[in-house]
Amino acid sequence: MNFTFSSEHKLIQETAKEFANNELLKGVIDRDENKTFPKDQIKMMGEMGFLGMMVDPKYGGGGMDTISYVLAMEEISKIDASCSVIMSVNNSLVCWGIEKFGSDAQKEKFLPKLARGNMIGAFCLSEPEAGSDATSQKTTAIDKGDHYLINGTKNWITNGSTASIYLVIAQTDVEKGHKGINAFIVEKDSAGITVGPRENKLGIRSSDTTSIMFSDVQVPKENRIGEDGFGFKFAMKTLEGGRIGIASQALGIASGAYELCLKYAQERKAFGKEIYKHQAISFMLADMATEIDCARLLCLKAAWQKDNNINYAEASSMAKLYCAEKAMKITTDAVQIHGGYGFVKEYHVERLMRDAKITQIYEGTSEIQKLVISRSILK
Ligand code: COS
Repeated sequence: MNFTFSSEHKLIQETAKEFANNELLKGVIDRDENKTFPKDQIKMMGEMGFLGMMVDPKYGGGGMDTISYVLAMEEISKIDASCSVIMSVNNSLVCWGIEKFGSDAQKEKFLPKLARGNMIGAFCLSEPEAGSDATSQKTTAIDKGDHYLINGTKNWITNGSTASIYLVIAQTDVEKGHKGINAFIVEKDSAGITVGPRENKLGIRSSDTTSIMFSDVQVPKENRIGEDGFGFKFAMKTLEGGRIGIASQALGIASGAYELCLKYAQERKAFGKEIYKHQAISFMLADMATEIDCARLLCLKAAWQKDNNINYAEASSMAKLYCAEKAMKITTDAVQIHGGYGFVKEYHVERLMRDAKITQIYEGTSEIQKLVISRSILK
């Protein structure tokens, strides 16, 4: 058992921390308030290699391990969780999904651009009536010989209007149920795609979330990922890794709020002393520190299992569940520690609290994680 990071891991952590503090912190409150997509920041993240961290260098990626990805995600999420969700979707759903299961031609065509942020991708599984119940796909992809014809609506799509490609999950053969589902790479400029208006959200407000309508969209056969009927397994396998990304996002939101509390508690005075000298505050900080350590260890364990080819479905769900629940609790306590100052935007913790909420919902709600974990431990 070795709990130390390599010098490469420390360097990645330090680089991400510096980048987040130097480039993401400024303007983060305005971007949140005005729902401004972080275009320049994402461009910089692409140039620095944060958007394709684990992609093989032969496709222009960083060739890094999942531990490095977790460390970078935590640092970026401490400052701007809107940027980190864009990073998470591009890395662990889109790039990883294509690299792991795509054809050589698909990898050569899309990965170099995705890995450098010259294009970003989106993952389209959820529908108006298929969120947690992901096998109930209503979007259809009918086999027309040399192409598929896609019709349907996808909901809550991160990077909906900014992505250049969509990974779309759709039903080809209804009779076969989930075994009749396929996954496709759909280019945004294909005829028949309509992007809905950007959602006006509680949190991660500057990330771009939309619905997407597909009306008789022709997708060439070579854009199907994997064998016919592989689409649902593709979605599940890809989400296993995605959940490590969102777990580390939740971890970063929590540890960002905690660091702000540590600073504030040593500056703010009440009843004649700094507030950390009151046990009500110091015990809250002790709980936060303990829970953040647990959360980080769960993320790193899931990442380590992934890097060592050990089944990580249960570990990633545990990490996602725990980190999301603790992010919500810790950020709520962070607002409490800041008192009235915590309730206004300038002190950042109210934004972190709003951002934390989505981590209990997307890429599988906390309840879905409990379903996955309970099925795994009881099988
Ligand atoms: N890896 C590989 N295959 C998996 C899998 C995984 N992690 N999880 C499920 N499957 C397979 C099952 O083995 C089954 O295939 P077989 O019949 O060939 O064995 C198939 O997928 C259907 O699984 P299951 O019978 O468990 O389906 P359920 O509808 O009962 O449950 C859950 C599936 C709930 C786990 C799934 O729908 C899910 O994860 N929902 C949440 C989706 C989500 O995260 N949405 C967020 C969208 S992205 S923001």
